[in-house]
Amino acid sequence: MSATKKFMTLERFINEQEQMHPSATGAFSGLLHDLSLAAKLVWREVSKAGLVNILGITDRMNVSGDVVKKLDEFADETVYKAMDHGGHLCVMASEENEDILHIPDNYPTGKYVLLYDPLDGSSNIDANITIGSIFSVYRRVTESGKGTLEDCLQPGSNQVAAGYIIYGSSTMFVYSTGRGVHGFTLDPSVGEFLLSHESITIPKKGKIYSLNEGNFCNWDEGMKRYVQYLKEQDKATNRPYSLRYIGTMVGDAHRTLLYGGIFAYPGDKKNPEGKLRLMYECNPMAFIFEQAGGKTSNGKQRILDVQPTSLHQHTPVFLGSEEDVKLCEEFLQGKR
Ligand code: AHM
Ligand code: MG
Repeated sequence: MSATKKFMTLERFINEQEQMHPSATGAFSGLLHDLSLAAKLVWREVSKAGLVNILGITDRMNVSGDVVKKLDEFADETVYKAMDHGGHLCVMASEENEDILHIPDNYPTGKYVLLYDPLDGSSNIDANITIGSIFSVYRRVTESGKGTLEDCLQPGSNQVAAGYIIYGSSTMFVYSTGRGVHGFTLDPSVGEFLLSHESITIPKKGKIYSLNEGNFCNWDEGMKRYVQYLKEQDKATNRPYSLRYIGTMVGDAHRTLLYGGIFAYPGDKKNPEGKLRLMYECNPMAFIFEQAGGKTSNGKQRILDVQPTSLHQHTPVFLGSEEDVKLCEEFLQGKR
C-alpha cells in the first residue's frame, strides 16, 4: 500500500494537543469540540441558503407555517445553544447582541469566556458569496459564578484561543490555541473536519491588497499615499499589487493569511474608528495572524495591546504580511 497522509480529524487533533498538557482538565478541549459542532450546524443551514425559494419558504415562513429565522439570527442562536450547557463558559458575548449573554441558571458555569461574530459578511449571503463565523476565547478574570462584562473586556493578548469558520467553496475551521495556526476542511460526506493546513505561516511579503477602496476620498493623506504606492510598480515583482476584496472579513483575511499581502479597514473622515469591531472581528483575527507569523496594527499600535472599553467598539485594522503591514504603518505615521 502506498504511503498516504494519516487522516487527522479536528477532534483527534484537539485531544492530542490536550495530552501535551498533563494538567489539562479537558474543559478547553470540550469547549473546542462544542464550537466545532456549532460550526457544522451553521454550515448545514448556510449550505441551504439558496434553496429557500425552492423549498417553499415565503415571507420567512416555511411550508409547515413555521417562522424561518434569518441566517444571521439562526447562527447567533445556534452558537449560543451549542455552547451554553457544556459547563466550560461563564459568559458569552455576540456581535448580534448589545449586552453580554449569561449562561442559563440551570447550567453550570466554567472558567472560559466566549466572544463571537456568528455570521460575518452577512450582506453577501443572498449572492452566494463566502461568509464566515469568528470566535475568541479568554480565561475568566472574575473568581466564580456567572461571568461579567469585566471577563469580556480583556485585551486581545489575553486570548487563549481564536479562530474562524469560512463557508466558501469548501468549509474550513481555522484556529489557534497559541501554538501555531491549523486549518481543517469539512468533508461533508462524513461530517468531519479533516486536517488540511497544518501550521499555516503567512509569507513575509505579499502581492495583494484587500480593502474597500470606495472609501478612498474619506481617507487621510497617509492612507491615500500608501494605496497609490501599491498601484505603482513593486520593485520585488516588477508589477503593481493586485486588489482583491470580497467584503467578508473572514474571506478576505483567509486569503491574505494563505497568500500574503495586507487586509485593511482603515478609519476615515466619516468613521474615524473604521467599521470593524475590536472584540468580535479584529482581536481574533489579529491573534491568528500573529500566530502565523504576520503583523497586525490599528495604525498606531498592535491590535492585541488595545485595552477595550466597550463590547462593540470599532477599530481601524491592518492585518497581513510583516513587511506589508510595516510599510503601511510608515505611510500612516507620515514616515514616508
Ligand atoms: P457584518 O459582520 O455585519 O457582516 O459586517 C462586517 C463586514 C466584514 O466582514 C467586512 O470586512 C466589512 O463588513 C465590509 O464592509 P464594507 O461593505 O464597508 O466594505
Ligand atoms: Mg462581522
